[in-house]
Amino acid sequence: MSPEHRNLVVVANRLPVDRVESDSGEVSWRRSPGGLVTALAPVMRGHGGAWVGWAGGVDDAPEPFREDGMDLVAVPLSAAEVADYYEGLSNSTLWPLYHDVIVPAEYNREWWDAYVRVNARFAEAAEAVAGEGATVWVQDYQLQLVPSMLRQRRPDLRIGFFLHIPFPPTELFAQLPWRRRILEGLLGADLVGFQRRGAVANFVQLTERLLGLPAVEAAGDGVDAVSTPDGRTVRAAAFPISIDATELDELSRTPEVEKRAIEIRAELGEPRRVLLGVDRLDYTKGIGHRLKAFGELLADGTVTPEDAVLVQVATPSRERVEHYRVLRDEIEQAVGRINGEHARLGHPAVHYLHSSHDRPELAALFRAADVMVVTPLRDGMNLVAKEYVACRHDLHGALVLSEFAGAADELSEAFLVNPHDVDDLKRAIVEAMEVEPEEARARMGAMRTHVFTHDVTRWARTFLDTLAAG
Ligand code: ADQ
Repeated sequence: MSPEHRNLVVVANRLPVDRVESDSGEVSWRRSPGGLVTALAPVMRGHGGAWVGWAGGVDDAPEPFREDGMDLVAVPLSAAEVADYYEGLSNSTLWPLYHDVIVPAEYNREWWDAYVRVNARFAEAAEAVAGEGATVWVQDYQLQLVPSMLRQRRPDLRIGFFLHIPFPPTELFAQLPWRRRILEGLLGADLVGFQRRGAVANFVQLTERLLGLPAVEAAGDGVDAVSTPDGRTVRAAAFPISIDATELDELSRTPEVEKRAIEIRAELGEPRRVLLGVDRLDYTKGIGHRLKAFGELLADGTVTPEDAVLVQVATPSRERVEHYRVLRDEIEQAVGRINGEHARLGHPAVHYLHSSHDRPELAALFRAADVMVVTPLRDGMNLVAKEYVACRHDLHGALVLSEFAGAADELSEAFLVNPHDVDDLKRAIVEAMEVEPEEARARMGAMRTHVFTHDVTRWARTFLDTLAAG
């Protein structure tokens, strides 16, 4: 089947692969890490769909190619567009604005112009591969104008949109100079999906307040709806994203992963407790708050370096954006300070790795950790929390989880915390370190039941079924 006749088209900022060049100059593609790819790759393979996205380079985009059971269609970006559309409007305007302005959002009209131009290019590329009456599923904050642009060109399509990050309340969203344009862009979809119910409520309230559009009463079970001026009904609902729990569970049970988990604990010097953080190096993830709490526990003697070590794995992220460079310096300074005060020769209190790891190594880290510390200040979902749970078939281990992560709605048996409250965070870490094995098993068992019954396949199926039913 040629890419022109696809019945399911995913449109996302990035293609789900990274370019790899061998020493001899041969180019190949490798599935890339990251929340969205991890979530959608199995769904796309199942449907044999096409995926439209940026290949990650500048200017030259590869011709459409097949990888991992899907057709990949690359959208080119110039260096200026990477700076303005991606690093600018997407990651320096929308990302902070949608995450409670943890750092200030920057508003720049040239960035906006690039965002409009690039969204139009994505819409054109999607239009070209979508068959008559096809389903097009647009992903995330970088592409919020694509639904309306696509609808104008192709009214035959069924269009879904899913936002992977939080959707802010009116008080914050109203800052955006292009607030109406974004809402109108989203309203091109038949169904707009969010991670949490609160985001749905924000969306419906915003369309009413800023566009004067009436909410439709009782659109369905857990589904809200808005009437548009052109007489359509746009539905909105929460679809909490998840992971391929079975795949991770199987990986975590392999002898290689089991062996590596034991090795990791030995390499760490066999501390009584291993605490673990795994995040993209992003200011939304609350890594500094976590370090502060752990540093204070060491300083006040509640925890000793023999008792516990913290392993913090931070994937390099958005390194050309200033706030991310500053954050890296801050985190590395904090790690240095804690180790300067509490490490012994050959035994750091915090093991900090600024690197990406393959799935087996991550699974081994999860298996080695007694306490997983997930403390975002705001997070759409947080897949890491669910990945940890999926890897603990032994029912050991405890999850400390921020209330501000979408995952907190589902994983209520975690040790829930407000990461802004350092004392609360310290309390939760200590409780998780000292939890009775029986209670730990009960908590982990309940969380595993949820994660295995609400996996990524169910997430995608629920979204696509709801979209089809409208
Ligand atoms: P992210 O902000 O990237 O995703 P998250 O949901 O935690 O956050 O997903 C990160 C993914 O990257 C996980 O699969 C994790 O295993 C992987 N990862 C993290 N550190 C890694 C490392 N050092 N090496 C290798 N892999 C690593 C966005 C939103 C989230 C939302 C997802 C999916 O910000 O809130 O959950 O999309 O919707």
